[in-house]
Amino acid sequence: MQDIKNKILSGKRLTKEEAIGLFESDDIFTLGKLASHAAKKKNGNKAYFIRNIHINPTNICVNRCKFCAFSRSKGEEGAYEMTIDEIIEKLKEGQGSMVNGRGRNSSHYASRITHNGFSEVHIVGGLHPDWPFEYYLEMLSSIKKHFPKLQIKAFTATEIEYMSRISGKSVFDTLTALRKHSLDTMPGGGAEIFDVGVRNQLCPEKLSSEGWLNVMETAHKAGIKTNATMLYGHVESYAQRVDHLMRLRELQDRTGGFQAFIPLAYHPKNTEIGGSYSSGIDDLKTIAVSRLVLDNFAHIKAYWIMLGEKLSQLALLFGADDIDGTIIEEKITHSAGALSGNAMTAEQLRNLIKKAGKVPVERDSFYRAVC
Ligand code: V47
Repeated sequence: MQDIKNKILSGKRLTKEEAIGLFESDDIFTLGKLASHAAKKKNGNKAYFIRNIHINPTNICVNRCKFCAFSRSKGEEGAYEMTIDEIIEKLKEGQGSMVNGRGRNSSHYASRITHNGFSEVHIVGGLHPDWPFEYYLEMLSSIKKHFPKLQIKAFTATEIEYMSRISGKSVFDTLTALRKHSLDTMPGGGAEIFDVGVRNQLCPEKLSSEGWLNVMETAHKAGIKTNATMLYGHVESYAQRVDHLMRLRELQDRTGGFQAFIPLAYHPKNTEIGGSYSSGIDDLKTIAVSRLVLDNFAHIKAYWIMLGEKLSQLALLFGADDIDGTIIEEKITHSAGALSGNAMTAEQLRNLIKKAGKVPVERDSFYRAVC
């Protein structure tokens, strides 16, 4: 630990072996301090949150990843698909309640959210067997037409590659078309774990690791900022987590297009692989090691939906500088047994950050402060 400490304090890069050593160490207080030091160098005492809303247009998916409790096959009980009008209506309900404190037909949201509206909508969903590419383009244009100031963070690399296949366009042309129709940024989902053996065990039908990295590289070349994730706490080893981080660090060295990294804690309920929840210690270690390895990422997000409200607060002392947002309604983690709530108000997020001794900064999709 002393050698690694000296290395980090002198600003040197961690090797794969050193990062595995950090995961294996029981000295989580030293690890936390080092990660906190690295986070302060990047973001001072600031911790970010955002007024956002999640929309999952469909849970119908041609892939059936074994860790996913959200997806359904077409015709299966519980399968759903939203029309564009329904998406707009859902945004209006949420937005109205943010602005007025009482959204139209929305006492449900109004009791929880009061303020000036969302900065961002986060859209991800299943790979629908019948929707044409034009449906996604129309979805984006229609959202922007109704909510010109709303930033759209949409579609994982997996969805983008699927759209490229159904449209017959290259990945670059697919992304360019989406951008023209108002896509602002992309979330980091679908990365799971890059190790081919584990990936084949978890999600054999899914876009390969190389495919995921290629879509992200292409997005960055097309001028689209993205996030990156890692699903951990299922069957993978520490070495496989570190391999995942190293591949992201390598791509970020080349493109600089990633904004935030989000470790996603595996939730086991209603999934094919089952298993158990990650421990709090493992969650904090993963945040801290990510902060230390990904020295070229500006932000590490402790996604409160997956970590829980209190642990995400603690993660701010272990290298995280972002806890995500108001969310409103979360389906993916809640299908798999999330122990957190569904929504938080901006005030709750602000307080959570303040009580960790950090300075809350409300941000937009590009990490610009919202006043
Ligand atoms: O890609 C699916 C994961 C992801 C489970 O970029 C699961 O700002 C845990 O990517 N247990 C979607 N995780 C969510 C995601 C995300 C969330 C918040 C912010 C951002 C961002 C991105 O959820 C999927 C998959 O990796 N997931 N099932 C599960 N049982």
